[in-house]
Amino acid sequence: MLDNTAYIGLGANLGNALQQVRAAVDILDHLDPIQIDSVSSLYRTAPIDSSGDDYINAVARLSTSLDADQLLDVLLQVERDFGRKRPYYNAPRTLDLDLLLFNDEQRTTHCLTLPHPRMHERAFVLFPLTEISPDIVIPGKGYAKGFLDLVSSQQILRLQPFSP
Ligand code: PH2
Ligand code: MG
Ligand code: MG
Repeated sequence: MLDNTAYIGLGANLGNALQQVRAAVDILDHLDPIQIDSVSSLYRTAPIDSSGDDYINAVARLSTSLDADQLLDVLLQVERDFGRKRPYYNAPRTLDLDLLLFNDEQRTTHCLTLPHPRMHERAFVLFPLTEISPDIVIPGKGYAKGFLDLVSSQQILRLQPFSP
């Protein structure tokens, strides 16, 4: 049963970023234990603490029978399938898949912190996230929409609705 609800952030700023984000959604949706329920518009965003071209970003809500660690493993595998290299921290990337929220879990383990520790500081997460779930709460922080004003100086442009 696809009993768990997760939100993931998608980003790319190397290669055909739009195409890579679209293809990643498609691949995840075709995996048996994952069903993509909603995808935000695609956004063009200036790099934050990172270099290279502007990013294409989006957020997706999914249902899954996986637990958070299993889902993270799948996301990392898909990143590798897209040729993601990690030459240095926050290097430009062909595809970045971040687990933002998993049900209302709050925890920090070696590989995974939930909610994502920087999501409330990033326009490229908050705008697409509140587009698809306006009243979403970040556990331990409060309404995601309550943080939008704080990130209003970050450059973000809504490009187009998601289409496969
Ligand atoms: N991801 C980062 C670091 N900086 N900046 C933008 N605009 N979009 C991203 O997805 C992004 C970033 C680390 O994953
Ligand atoms: Mg990231
Ligand atoms: Mg990542």
